[in-house]
Amino acid sequence: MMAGYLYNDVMIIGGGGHAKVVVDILTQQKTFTVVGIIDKQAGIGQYIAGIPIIGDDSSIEDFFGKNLINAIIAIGDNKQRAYLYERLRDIGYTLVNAIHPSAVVSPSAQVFSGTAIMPGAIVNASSLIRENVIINTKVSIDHDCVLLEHCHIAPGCTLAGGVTVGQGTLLGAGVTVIPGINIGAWSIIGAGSVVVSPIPDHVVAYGVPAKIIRYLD
Ligand code: JB3
Repeated sequence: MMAGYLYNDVMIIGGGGHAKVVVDILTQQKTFTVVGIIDKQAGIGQYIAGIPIIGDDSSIEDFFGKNLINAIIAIGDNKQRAYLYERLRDIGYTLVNAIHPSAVVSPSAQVFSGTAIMPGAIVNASSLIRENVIINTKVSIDHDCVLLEHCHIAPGCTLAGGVTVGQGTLLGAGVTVIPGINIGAWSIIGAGSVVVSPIPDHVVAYGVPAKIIRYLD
């Protein structure tokens, strides 16, 4: 028996509120066994949602060497999640998906690695969900949408058909987007906004209808 971990063991990076939801999902998904959390602040010996803290980021390479090869980044901040995703991918980790059993994901949709889909979410026909995305609680993604890497669709958002959301962009809680709209990369759409026209990269936009409020560097 090779020392170390089993093929379906998984570790979670991040030990906050989002991680608690991801633990819930992975537990109910029954595909993986959550064996530990790697957190920046919490110390070894502490527990989050019943899962032990097994180290901090300095131990990530070691765990891979001990045959713990599956991970998911459970941190809401898109920039931090993107950085950690790329670091673990480069080490050789398999970034797994956490898809709640109550989520409805069309068989013609594609979901790439490291993505979390929360309870009650819907991903409709022919949508493309790239790596390390968060589709949060009760989100509706309709047909032919494209969600690029590291974006976060917060709880209760509704995306009509053919919407594109750029890399690293955050749609705040309850955002609605009408069909065919293109939202750029690394932008922030404020909670409750209604997006009826294209949004460029690197802006903060909000309101009904959503308007660009300021540019991000
Ligand atoms: O809105 C909803 C439904 N969920 C939000 C989620 C998407 O984002 C949630 O309400 C929060 O706004 C946020 O959840 P998150 O990321 O769990 O936030 P917080 O509770 O602040 O926990 C972040 C955790 O990640 C803390 O335990 C940090 O110590 C840890 N962390 C931050 N940076 C890190 C790093 N852990 C590691 N291993 N490495 C890091 O670089």
